[in-house]
Amino acid sequence: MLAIDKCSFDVSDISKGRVYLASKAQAAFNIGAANQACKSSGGYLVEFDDDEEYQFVYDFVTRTGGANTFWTGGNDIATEGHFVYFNSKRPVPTLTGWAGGQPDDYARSEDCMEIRLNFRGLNDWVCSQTGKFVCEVELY
Ligand SMILES: [Ca+2]
Ligand SMILES: [Ca+2]
Repeated sequence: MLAIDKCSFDVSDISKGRVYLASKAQAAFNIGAANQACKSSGGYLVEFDDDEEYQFVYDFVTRTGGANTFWTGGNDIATEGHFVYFNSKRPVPTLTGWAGGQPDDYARSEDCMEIRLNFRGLNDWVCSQTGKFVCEVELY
């Protein structure tokens, strides 16, 4: 495993053999570059396998703060309405964490999945918008 870059990321507690990293800096999101930054610390853009994993990460980024948007690996760039994870290409499972009315593909322009703190849940938003991003690192 590569060493986690603690200058660039806040690090969560361990949950089920994984830690989660939140970028310290806000920047315009580029999903490929963000996934590569996660890989440099031994991980990949976060992929929620179930509601429990989502809730752990939601609580982590709520404590971390410093941004309203925390980008994930979820996106429907390739096929509108079909959300997959960037790194594994696996479909995003049904999650109860989506904010009310989301995903709504507002103005047919929203293809990336964020944790949106002021929505208290998941939202699809324009992929190039500014925020932090979250990585998942499997420790064992
Ligand atoms: Ca969309
Ligand atoms: Ca939306």
